Amino acid sequence: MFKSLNDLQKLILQKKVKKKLALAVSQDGHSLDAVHNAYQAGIIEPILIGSQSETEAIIAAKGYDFSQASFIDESDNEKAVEIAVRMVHDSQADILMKGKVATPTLLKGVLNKEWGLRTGRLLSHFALFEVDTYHKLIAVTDVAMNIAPNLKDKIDIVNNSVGYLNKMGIPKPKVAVLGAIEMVNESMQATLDAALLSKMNQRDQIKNCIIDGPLAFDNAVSFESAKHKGIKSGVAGDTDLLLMPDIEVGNVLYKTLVFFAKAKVASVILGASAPIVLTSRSDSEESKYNSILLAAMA
Ligand code: COD
Repeated sequence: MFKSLNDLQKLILQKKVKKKLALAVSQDGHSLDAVHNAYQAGIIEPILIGSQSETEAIIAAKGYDFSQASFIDESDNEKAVEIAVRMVHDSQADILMKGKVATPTLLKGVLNKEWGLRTGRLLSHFALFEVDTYHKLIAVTDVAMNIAPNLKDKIDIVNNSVGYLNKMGIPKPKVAVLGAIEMVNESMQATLDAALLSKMNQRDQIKNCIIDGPLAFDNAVSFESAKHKGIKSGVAGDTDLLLMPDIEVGNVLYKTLVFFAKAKVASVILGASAPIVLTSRSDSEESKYNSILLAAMA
């Protein structure tokens, strides 16, 4: 199991992973920083799809060398997304990455019925955090794709993330289903869903993980808090994956960890026919680079 996001890089370099990455709407300095780093490290072959003149101007201003990269000139954002998604759909690229385009525009392309990256499974966002105040990496889902998941969606979201954590070498990740409180309250849907997910896990309807919930954030990540409240749980205080009740809670937690706790993060969309790097404008270059690594590993 990885102790830090640096371990991810070591593994990728060791395995000599090389993937073709299609950057949709490539005229984006922050994305180009991360893509350039991964390109120079030999991890990706970039295909830069967007306004070629703007992309080249950014590359020149930064003094980057993209001499072996491919460029596709398309200044309409929706068309650039379509070209990038189609390339992945047609196996001409292995990873899709969001550049200077709104998240819903990219995701609508990904979900296109004819040329998108659907698999019949639910797509969901998976973020992996390195926080100084926690004893291991901690994953958080879903903070960016599914707006208000119902119970069925939450099962799929857990399965997507658990599958990835299993691949990362955690055979039975500990999943905390978050609520505002650790008791079931019939007026709080998140606590009802959490209790059902826990029971489904006990009955082996959701496999390869240990689920407990509802747990409030403090007892999910702190043994002390859980002990103080008398919670007996195989997950509390040692969580590998936090399942969010909805996108608002998830997104606020994500940004709080990044801005207040100075956490490092890598994130990827899972469940599509190829991994998708969907970082937010507020992510650092390092986070974007880490996300490319996470996608390359997927
Ligand atoms: N996985 C698989 N299929 C999906 C998913 C999913 N997660 N979401 C929708 N679909 C399918 C539906 O089954 C349907 O066939 C089609 O896509 C359209 O469904 P709608 O009408 O519910 O979805 P859209 O197209 O209106 O919106 C889908 C988005 C992913 C764009 C929407 O959910 C969204 O805007 N999510 C939040 C994105 C965002 O703003 N994130 C910002 C955080 S940084």
